[in-house]
Amino acid sequence: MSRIFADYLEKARGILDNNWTGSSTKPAPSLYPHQWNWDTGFIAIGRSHYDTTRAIQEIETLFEAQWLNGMLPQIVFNPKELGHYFPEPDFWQTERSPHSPAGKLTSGITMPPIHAIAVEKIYQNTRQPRSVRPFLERIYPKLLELHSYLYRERDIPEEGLIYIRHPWESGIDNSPTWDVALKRIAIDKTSLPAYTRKDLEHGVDPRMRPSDDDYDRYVYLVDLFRQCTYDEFRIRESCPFLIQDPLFNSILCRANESLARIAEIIGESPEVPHSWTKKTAEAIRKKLWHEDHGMFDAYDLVSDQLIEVDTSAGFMPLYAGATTREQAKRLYDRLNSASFCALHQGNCFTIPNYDTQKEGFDRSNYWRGPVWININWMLAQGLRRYGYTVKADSLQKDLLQLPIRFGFHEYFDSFDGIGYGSKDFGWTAALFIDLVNEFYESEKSEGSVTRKIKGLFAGETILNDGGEMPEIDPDKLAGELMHTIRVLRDKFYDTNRGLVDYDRLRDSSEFQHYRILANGLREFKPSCLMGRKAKLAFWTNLYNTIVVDAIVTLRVKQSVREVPEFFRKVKYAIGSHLFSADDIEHGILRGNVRPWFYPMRPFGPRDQRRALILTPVDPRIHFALVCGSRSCAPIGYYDVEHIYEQLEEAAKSFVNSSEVLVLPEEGKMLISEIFRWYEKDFGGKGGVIDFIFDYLVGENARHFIRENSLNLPIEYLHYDWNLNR
Ligand code: 2M8
Repeated sequence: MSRIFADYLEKARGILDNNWTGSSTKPAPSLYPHQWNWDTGFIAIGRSHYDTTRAIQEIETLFEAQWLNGMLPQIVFNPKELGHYFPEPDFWQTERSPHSPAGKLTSGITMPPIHAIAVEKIYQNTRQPRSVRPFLERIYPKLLELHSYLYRERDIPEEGLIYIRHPWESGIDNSPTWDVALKRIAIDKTSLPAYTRKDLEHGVDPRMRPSDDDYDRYVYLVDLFRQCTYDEFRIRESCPFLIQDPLFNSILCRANESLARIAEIIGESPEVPHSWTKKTAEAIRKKLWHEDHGMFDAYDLVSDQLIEVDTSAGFMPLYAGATTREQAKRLYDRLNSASFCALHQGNCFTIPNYDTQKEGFDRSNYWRGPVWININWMLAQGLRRYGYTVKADSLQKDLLQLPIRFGFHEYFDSFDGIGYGSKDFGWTAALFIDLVNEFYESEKSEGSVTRKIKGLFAGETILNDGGEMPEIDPDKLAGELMHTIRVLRDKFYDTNRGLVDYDRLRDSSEFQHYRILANGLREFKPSCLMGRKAKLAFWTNLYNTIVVDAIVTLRVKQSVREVPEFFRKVKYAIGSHLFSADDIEHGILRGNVRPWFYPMRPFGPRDQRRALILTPVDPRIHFALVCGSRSCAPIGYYDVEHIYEQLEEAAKSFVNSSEVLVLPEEGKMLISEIFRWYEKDFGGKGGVIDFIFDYLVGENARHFIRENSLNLPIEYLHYDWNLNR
């Protein structure tokens, strides 16, 4: 792992430790001195990577305050910390409800139910699953009660959608989505209970917090709830704020999936959570989708209509896997636009909480524009679920770089990234820990697989040795082969997302045809390729396809590293010679240079393949050659006519992905190991810096490189060898 990640992991853990109260972690040192509902879920996810005991304790402490009707309160108050937050127990007066738990001080509302997801993560991340099982057995009935409460009390027409009745229940307090419903509440100052805001006493700029008008309405609703003695029936009858929110319902839907898996682990029936998942997903898809708007909207049960507002909550059904393919595509187009900071836009961070093009967008005001780490974390997973990995990666990139560059803040300016709200914020630290562990320590799981297969495969494999030969004129073979590679690209590669559908490809007639043509390579003379462009395109496409062919033929499951020396031992017979992927890459396309991991050049002094060496080396090929792994460039097809433009595009995409992180505040740059392995091809370290500078978008980052080009500290990012499946 890069040193900088190791340093920041330590800082993140330090933040969680400082916010630890003895039985749970508060969201932030002073602004939020109690235990919060969904913060606990995110924080437990972070802790699950290194401290199972505390992760479990977080969750159990929260559930100790679960209401008797199953509701899990938004806040569990710490009796030792009273006096610094508003509203506290004296204002909530939850003792008016027969359901509030004895001996616990809580608020009287709930929050998005992320907890089953956190519990599943704790189980997945522990090194001793057996010792975590008793926890699963203890917590499962409580999770079930929580979800049952939501479906029983908050889904009266039983349509699968839960309503929230206070903006605080959404977790996105002053989101513009609530404006219209809140404005409906006419405030009469004479009857509104007196109160004093405490949130502005912690040095936070009031312009970055909800307004006083908002607070009046928050208070009005709490007052209404206590007057109704927290009786859901009475509240429902009189509450002017009843909204089915896509964020809340998507988290619930996704949590049902975890709940079903937990049930299976402990030998319970997953049927109920399964049926909830199905029902809620369907209801989200049907009722919350706004066809003209092209997004999911919240549904206002009081005015009986969708609330057409463009916030990040509208994308959240991706996280639940609740959308159709078409809906996902439309969401993706919206998400990847200037409204929410498009790929390579360069002057913004992904994903602002509210459409940047709308009036009322405010880059620094709380849930009205800034970037929030928990939203990025969920949406990145949602995008991955639908295969939008490049965009997911850009969300992750910002999730990583914002805390490193600007501190572990509560939220971040959507344009210049400055951190706002509380410092040392719990879920920012916790989800950073999760991401770094999931993506940058992935090497740890590969070792065992590699060891298992090692030994089974020691010799070389010639993929086109034997089998049916094509009935085709040898002069036409290269053209037909390239055409077929293109067909494979169109049908089985997703160039936008950088993925290959290996399973479908394996059984397809197109791939069988390709294999027959590949057999024909045995009688092919590469010297017949004319012109630099034709050679570049042929060898680049062939490299990419030999890798795909080998992954399919050798049934690689998780990583090409399962096959020792994959790139050296898997070969095609072409004419009278054998060519491995390494021969094509280091021998032909890189001008026969010694790769960094091997003592010799691919082609020795008398090797006839030297005649095929292509010079000068074009370093952009490193962003076109696809090694079947997540960290390499997205797979594409390169055609003779447009290959230079395509290489240009490939380089630009790579330099602006999470494989290049420019961190001016840290005085350094983190870049893919590709730049270290092939430094020579770029003309040394200076050449690498110039290359990055040329392709990078974003003035701030370019300025930093320009100013420091002579002495720029560089660290290299871990290379993710997991399959680009
Ligand atoms: C914020 O909400 C609380 C009320 O719940 C507040 O403003 O006082 C929100 O960002 C919410 O999502 C978060 O859980 C809470 C604590 O971090 O702070």
